[in-house]
Amino acid sequence: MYIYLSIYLSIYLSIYLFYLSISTEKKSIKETNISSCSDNNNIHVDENKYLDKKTNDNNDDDDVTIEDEEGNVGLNEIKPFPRTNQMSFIAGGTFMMGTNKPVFVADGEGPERKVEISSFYMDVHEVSNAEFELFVNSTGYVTEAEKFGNSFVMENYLSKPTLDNVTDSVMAAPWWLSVNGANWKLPEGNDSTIRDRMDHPVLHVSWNDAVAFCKWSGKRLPTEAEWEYACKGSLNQRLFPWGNKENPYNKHWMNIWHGEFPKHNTGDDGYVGTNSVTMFPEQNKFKLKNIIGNVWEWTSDWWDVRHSTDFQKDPKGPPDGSDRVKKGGSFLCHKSYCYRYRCAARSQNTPDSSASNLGFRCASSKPPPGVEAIH
Ligand SMILES: [Ca+2]
Ligand SMILES: [Ca+2]
Repeated sequence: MYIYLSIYLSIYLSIYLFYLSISTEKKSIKETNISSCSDNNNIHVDENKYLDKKTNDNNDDDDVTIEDEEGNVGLNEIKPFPRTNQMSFIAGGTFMMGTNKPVFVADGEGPERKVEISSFYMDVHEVSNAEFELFVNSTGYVTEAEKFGNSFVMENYLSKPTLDNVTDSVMAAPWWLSVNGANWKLPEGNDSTIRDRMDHPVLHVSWNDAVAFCKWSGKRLPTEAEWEYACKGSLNQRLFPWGNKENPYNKHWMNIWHGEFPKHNTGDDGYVGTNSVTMFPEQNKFKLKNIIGNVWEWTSDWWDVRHSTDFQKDPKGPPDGSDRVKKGGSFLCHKSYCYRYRCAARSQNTPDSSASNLGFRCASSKPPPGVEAIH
């Protein structure tokens, strides 16, 4: 009897101590997130357009997951990944990274430096909610925003009840608010959903979350040099993937902010919020979509604003740092405030930061089995 009692007590004590350690860990992470999210150039949300559904019909029927009685997904039940995000073959070459005509000097946009890139593969699209859901359902992965219990959203996209509960904002950009409950499944907080935009880019993913997803899919994040090379295509000293004109042929080629920032978004390009990852034309010869605009994209590099002009092959950025580089601008970028929807532009966040205008796409040195590569 005493033996059973002591076994029971020791098991109970172990569970209690484990719970305490998890709680302590979550608290320290949350504090880090809030204090470190100094980015004042981002964000998001959406007018709930569900477009081009065919690219997301991949996941529901044949992606079986195992759940226990409490609905937790079994970590060992990883199924083959039925991806729809094709990859483009990016033929290697030499290009001029950065620009000698920086718009934001403090961002380290310059100077130009000669860089050689080996051939690699890049996702055609930003990673969508549908794809990220496959990852979560297969692995039980919990994002950092979910652990923190909050993430950053631009105030224009929040409901009044959500706004009334906000207590934290970004000092340098007060329209950026810390929203309790905001995460990739609830992009504008507890009264929002992704169910009507599964083909839109996943939001509120930290750098660490993005790395986990790419690893699971047999890929990796692109380096900043790879990302910029893919963005510039064969064009040097051009602002955008297609050239210098923002709207060639009187056509919109990307989703950015139109109107008066941050007061009024006219949605001239068709979107006030994010768009489907398949919308807008291919932006250059590599057939990439939305590499400029829609959402910012994480790269693997640490952030630094000083660059050597020495020739480099396949640079991987500084050996260490506190922030990671993001590229491409977002649907919240306006020329008057965040003219960073240019290939040479760059910005940064801490690896645990997340926001409603920040996503990613993956790269790989060779495509994983079963992934279709476009040449
Ligand atoms: Ca827009
Ligand atoms: Ca993008």
